[in-house]
Amino acid sequence: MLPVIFLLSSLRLSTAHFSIEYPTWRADTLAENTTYDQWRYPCAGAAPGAAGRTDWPMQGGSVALGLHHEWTYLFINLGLGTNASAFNVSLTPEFVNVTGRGTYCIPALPLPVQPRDGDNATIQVVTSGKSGSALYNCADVTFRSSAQPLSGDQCKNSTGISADYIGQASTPSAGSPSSPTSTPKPPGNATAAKQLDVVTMAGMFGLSMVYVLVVGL
Ligand SMILES: [Cu+2]
Repeated sequence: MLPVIFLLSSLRLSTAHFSIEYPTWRADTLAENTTYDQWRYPCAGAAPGAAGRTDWPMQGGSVALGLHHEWTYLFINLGLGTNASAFNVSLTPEFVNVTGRGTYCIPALPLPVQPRDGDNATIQVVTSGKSGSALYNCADVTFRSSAQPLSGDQCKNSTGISADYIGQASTPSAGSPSSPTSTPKPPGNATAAKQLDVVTMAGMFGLSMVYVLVVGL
C-alpha cells in the first residue's frame, strides 16, 4: 500500500497552488498546519465572510493572484449572495492560460450581471494544470457604487508573467447552470493530458483499494 500512498503524494505536490492577493481572500489557505485544502470545492474549506468583505466596483473590478507554478489555466467565477453555493457567473468567458510565476493582475474583469449597491457576492478563482484537476480559492466582496478598480500602479504583473486568452466563448448569462469544475481540453496537449489522467485514475483506484482494505479491517 505504501507505493500507492507515495504515488498520490507526488501527484499532489506536482500541482500548482496559488493565492488571491486582491480582493482579500477568505483565508490564507497556503498556511501550514491548517485544515484548508485548495483541492476542496468550492473555496478550499474557508468559511464565507471569514476575512470580511472587500468593496468591489459594480461594473466589475480587479483581481490579483499569486501564481506559484510555471503555468496554469485560470477560471474566475462569481457566486451571488452572502453565502453563495452556485458559482455560475463566469468572469473569464475566454479560456485563459497564464505563463510564469508571480503576481498576475487583471485590472477590470467584465461583469455580465448588474448587481445593486450593497449586494454581496463571492469571487471564486479556479486554477488547473494539464491533468484537469483543479484548485480553489475564494474572496468575498460587496458591490459598491463608490468602489474603484485598482490603479495601474496597484495592478501590475510580475516580470515574466503573461496570459493568453484563447477563443471567444459565448456570452455567459447569470443563472445559467454551468460546472466550474469542468475544464476544456488543453490544446495540442491531449496526449500528455490523457497519460496523466491514466496515472490519476490509477492513483484513485489505488486509493479506493486502500479504503476497501481499511473498511474491510
Ligand atoms: Cu503548487
